Amino acid sequence: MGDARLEYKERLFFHSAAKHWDEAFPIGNGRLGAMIFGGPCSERLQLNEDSLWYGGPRDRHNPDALAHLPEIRRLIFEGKLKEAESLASLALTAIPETQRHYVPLGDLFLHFQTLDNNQVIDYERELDLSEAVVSISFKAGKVHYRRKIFASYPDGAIVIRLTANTPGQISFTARMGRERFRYVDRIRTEEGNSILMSGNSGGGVNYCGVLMCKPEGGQMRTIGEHLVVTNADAATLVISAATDFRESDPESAAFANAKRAASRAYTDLLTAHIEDYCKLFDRTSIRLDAAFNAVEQDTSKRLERMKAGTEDPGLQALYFQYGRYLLIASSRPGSLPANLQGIWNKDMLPAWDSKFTININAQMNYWPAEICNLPECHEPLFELIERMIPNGRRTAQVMYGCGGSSAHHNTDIWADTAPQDLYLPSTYWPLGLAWLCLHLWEHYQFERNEAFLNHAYPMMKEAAAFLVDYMVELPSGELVTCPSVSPENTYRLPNGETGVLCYGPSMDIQIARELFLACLAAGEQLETDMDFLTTLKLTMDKLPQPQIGRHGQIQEWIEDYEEVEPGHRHISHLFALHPGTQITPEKTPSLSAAARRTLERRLANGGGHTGWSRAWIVNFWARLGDAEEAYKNVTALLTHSTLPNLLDNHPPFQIDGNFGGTAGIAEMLLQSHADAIHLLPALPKAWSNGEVTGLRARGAVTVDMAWKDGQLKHAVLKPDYKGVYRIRCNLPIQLWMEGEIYEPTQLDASNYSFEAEAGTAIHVRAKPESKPAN
Ligand code: FUC
Repeated sequence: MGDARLEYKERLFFHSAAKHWDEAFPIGNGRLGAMIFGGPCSERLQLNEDSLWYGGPRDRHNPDALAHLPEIRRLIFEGKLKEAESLASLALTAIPETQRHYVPLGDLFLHFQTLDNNQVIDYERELDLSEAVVSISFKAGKVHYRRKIFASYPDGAIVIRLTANTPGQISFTARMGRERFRYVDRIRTEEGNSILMSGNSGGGVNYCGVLMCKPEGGQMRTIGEHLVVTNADAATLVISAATDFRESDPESAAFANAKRAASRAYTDLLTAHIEDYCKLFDRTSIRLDAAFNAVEQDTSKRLERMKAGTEDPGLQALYFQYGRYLLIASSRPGSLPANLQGIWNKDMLPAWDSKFTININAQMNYWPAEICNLPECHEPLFELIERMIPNGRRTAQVMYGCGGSSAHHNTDIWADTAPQDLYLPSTYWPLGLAWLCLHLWEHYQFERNEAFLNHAYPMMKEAAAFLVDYMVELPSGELVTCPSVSPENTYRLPNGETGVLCYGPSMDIQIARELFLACLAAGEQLETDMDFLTTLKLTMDKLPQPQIGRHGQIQEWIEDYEEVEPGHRHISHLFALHPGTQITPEKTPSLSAAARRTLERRLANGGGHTGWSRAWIVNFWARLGDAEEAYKNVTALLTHSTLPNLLDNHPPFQIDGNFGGTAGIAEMLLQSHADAIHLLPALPKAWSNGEVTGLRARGAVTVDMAWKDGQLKHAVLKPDYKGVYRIRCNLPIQLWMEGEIYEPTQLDASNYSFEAEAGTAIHVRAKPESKPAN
């Protein structure tokens, strides 16, 4: 099959420096991040280190929770919502009520005093996704200046290379600061080539950021807190940082690391970075209709043009790859997971603390990880889950008198599991860990690594064990969570009373069922824990079934309450459609029709107004197989909720929409959640011609596909393991293995099954039309 490698560069591109943060380019190695502004005369790199958070760990559990739990439950069941909510806000709210927040490391400022903005011509600034390198290039007089900046995972550092085509032209001063210069404890220079900026973050971590400079030719000295370089031919600058979240002595760790990196030749640093990055990035490529791909236009102009109604599938393909780029840049083994802003946060008190919101946002960050072939980027989330388990055990016990482990709708660097905020629509929701644990199962399904499952299953089990204990029995015999909320929507009782606290919201039941099914499958695979699995089966039999409400919609709550905000951004009750697997057009057609109705109502009432909400909607339509609706929402994500640097705009910037959007585009091309590998399940007209390589399907299968005029032309499936696979396609197909036609078992009009050896390439082609008889 052809390769979707492109003749043009996949890049973000501007003809001017960033005036605002929203135009700057993000780079990152999972742990260290920078936003690069690219000013020709004064450069700014806004810096982050993923473990630099304000404050330390605490036990915030409200000691009065358990004693008041029965009363809160009674009030909810009696429909006395206001009373229940006021008691819950006293007894369940954590003390203090908020978790910790993520803060910036600071800024690096480079000032090129010999350059004058008025002389700068031919300015170009690009972020090349194929190498994860930012390049800035401009001329001033006869001199052509170039800057290359990247964040290296193997060298644990950010590297800046300054060059000019004429010797002796590199002169600048360098300085570091934090929230300009307010939040710094100590700055000093060292060994004539370095600046060290260090301090303590609110009684939490001790941190240190280091800049080390290696000029070629010219002079270097330190004056005050500045590094001063004059008349150099070129210079390599290295930024390193550490906190005592990981290092006992962050100063010496950051300094030693900067030294190590600076001792290497620049070209070696660059080569190691590109090799490392390409190992991940190059696994997947995409080409969507070529119409505007080759146009060398400012990225923000392309976006503007799309806003004005011009289609640009190439920009959507770029957006897809940008999501993969951002995940590699913000989540690598050893780093913390991507938070609400990935790793790129400029504020000392960021929106929603730039932490991990786990009633949708952190999960959405990881939707592209498996299908887009970046399974190792998923690991930081698993590591956080692992740290949450013991904290969550205490939450389960102290607050609810339950076994197992539980978390609410947020967590932070310390894996805090107690409730967050005193915000009724979201705070009292103990399902966060249960949802997160489904990511462990997802990873296993895509990779089929049994050692991983052995490690993951006990965590999944603890989340499930909490739910078994936490649920209460209704007079009907059904088991439901209580208290809980349907994140983050409000309902109205027939008596007119409105509230959020409830029992058995649909999302909880759907998460519980999905987790129980995952535990059952995992336990059976590992042949373990039969008693517990039996308990799960019995509990699962008592879960309420999804209901269709009076508007033909999936009911959001256990009763068909009126929604106060029918266009609410959360569409929690469609969890079973996506990322869950219980609603599918094939197996549950009437629930699928109700899910469609749910989306239509949400959208008709102004839904999808935040980036992540829009991105989720793309995934929902893709799962319903509605290509045109999915496409409309991909377009809306770009035109309504995307900043000039293509970062997602909640507003403000929040990265989940990027990741959800990338995952949504992937789900339009390939699905594998419903027992078959479904090729091109939601291909819109605008992408009639295209190609994708290296997507992943559950069962550990790599999938390449090319299509033309809206029809699959050729696909190649490569399973990692020997086994029986099912494939689903909307046109008659023929399989080829090792040059021979292979007759699959046709299960029905669109499903086929076949057996394959590990690593064999199975070619799928549209069946040639049978010739008309003479
Ligand atoms: C949830 C959402 C908000 C926002 C916040 C970080 O609470 O309802 O829209 O994304 O998380």
